[in-house]
Amino acid sequence: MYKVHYFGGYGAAEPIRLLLAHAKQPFENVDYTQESLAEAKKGDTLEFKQLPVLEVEGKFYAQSHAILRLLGHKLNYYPTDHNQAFLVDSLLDSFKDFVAVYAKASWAQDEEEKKKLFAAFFETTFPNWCAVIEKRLIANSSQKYIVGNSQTIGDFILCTFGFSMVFNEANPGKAPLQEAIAKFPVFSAYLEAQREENKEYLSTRRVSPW
Ligand SMILES: N[C@@H](CCC(=O)N[C@@H](CS)C(=O)NCC(=O)O)C(=O)O
Repeated sequence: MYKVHYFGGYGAAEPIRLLLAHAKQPFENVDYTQESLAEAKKGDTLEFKQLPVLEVEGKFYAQSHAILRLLGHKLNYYPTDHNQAFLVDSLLDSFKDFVAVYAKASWAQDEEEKKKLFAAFFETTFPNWCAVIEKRLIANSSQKYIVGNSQTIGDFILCTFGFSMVFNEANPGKAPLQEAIAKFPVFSAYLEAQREENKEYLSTRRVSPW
């Protein structure tokens, strides 16, 4: 039994949950609040004092992308071909950069600064990143998957972006993201195909705005 330690929302734990659900591996969520996280930081289970952490048979694994790779190797969602593995890895790295820009804008306290950061995100960061994904999908042998002809951890990352941020009814910031992604037809169709691929989990998971 896997245990996913995280807050009550989707966030950085969601690609891990999507993967486990897709692989039909039962898992349990161990939810934290800021208070219980502060308490947990005093112990040894959170190696970097951060979440998410995956617990497997009493062992605790930290760092979300390393956890995805671990599960990817174990459950066949990480390509054995080096070039395909590179494409997956560079996608994961780019996702971190992209989310950091969005998070910086979301958390900005000063309203003017927030406006400026979001404007830059929607004018540059977002279309540039989507254009890369669009191009990669067109170049791939299948437009249903981001790399190769089967589900990889790259798809779970893109699904998290698609279904936690863009097409999440509970996300108050979804409208400009939806408007911007509509300009990328192959990426949009890919997300529809992925909705089908992950429909069981997506229809039963809890509702969260993030
Ligand atoms: N590189 C880490 C980053 C983890 C991270 O930033 N976790 C945040 C939540 S998404 C956290 O634990 N924040 C609470 C804290 O640092 O006190 C990963 O990908 O797992």
